Amino acid sequence: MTTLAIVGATGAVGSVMIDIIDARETVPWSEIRLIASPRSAGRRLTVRGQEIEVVALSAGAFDGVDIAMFDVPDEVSATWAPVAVERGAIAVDNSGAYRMDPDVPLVVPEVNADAAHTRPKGIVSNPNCTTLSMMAAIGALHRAFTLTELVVASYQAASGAGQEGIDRLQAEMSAVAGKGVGHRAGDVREALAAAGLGTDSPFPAPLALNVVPWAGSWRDGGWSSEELKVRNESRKILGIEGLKVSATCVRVPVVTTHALAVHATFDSPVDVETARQVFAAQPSIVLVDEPREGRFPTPADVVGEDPTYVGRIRQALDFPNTLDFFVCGDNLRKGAALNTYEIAEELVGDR
Ligand code: 11C
Repeated sequence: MTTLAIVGATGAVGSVMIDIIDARETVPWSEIRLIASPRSAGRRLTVRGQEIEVVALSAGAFDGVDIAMFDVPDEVSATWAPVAVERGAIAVDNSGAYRMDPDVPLVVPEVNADAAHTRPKGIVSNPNCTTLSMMAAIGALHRAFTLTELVVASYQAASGAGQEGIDRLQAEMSAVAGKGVGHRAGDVREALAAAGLGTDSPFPAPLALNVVPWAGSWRDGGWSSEELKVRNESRKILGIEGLKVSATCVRVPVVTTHALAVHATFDSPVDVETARQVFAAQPSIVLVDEPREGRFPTPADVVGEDPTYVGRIRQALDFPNTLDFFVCGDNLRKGAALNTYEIAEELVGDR
């Protein structure tokens, strides 16, 4: 008898979480409790064929809950995950509030499932969607060849910035469609302004017909918070304290599915054929790597899928023991809801 709660059940990730619970029959939860802000309380959602009323976030909402998954902003998790733990639940948190806390494991089940079972604060963290989108692939290669250096460039979808990001991208696409813009500096901004789209955007520059080399907030040295998350979280998940990591995070006009160009260096010699075998042996990875036939992973083909897609695998010409490859992962599924739920599945035996 195990009770599961979804905190943030009515949000963008919460909705994907419900789809995932419907599709995966792995755990026969005795009760699924839906928790959200008082504004959403009273709404009725269907999970596994059963209509469930959303209850307001409160301490009492966690009574009897074994595992509580949080898909809410950092400050909400920071306040309420400890309350869930006090009331007897294990909290699985998809915010940034606890990821780098040394007493909170940061878990990707294919890579470090064991870490989920040692949790001094009763909380397990789910990584940032950008880190997660490449971690199944990096983890598999690390086990085979021992990773020493990681250089990545991300191509991040608008939904990483939530529903607000999706809505903004759709509005910008409508504003530029059929206008023939994109030939003169500033004409995209003019088209957005003409359509009444102000600068109050989740993105610091137009995203339609553009790429924007910024995601997250400002950090020392000109780094973005997103770039530092990729560095710090990769080190923690892989358990390599001094791993050399350099990331450049870029937003692209894609609704959902993050992509990353990865340049990974290893302690042992690597070759493309062995890397393919390593990827093929990992059930959560799909290899699509026939570039001459135009077959490689793209966000438009990966959105809505659970696995991490890998392609464009090459042996670096000028760097020893180094592979270059391209990965795509749905940032709302493996990048958020799916990995959180996989952690919850991993924890069932602990109750
Ligand atoms: C983005 N990866 O694409 C971010 C969103 O730390 O959970 C997720 C932020 C986080 O903007």
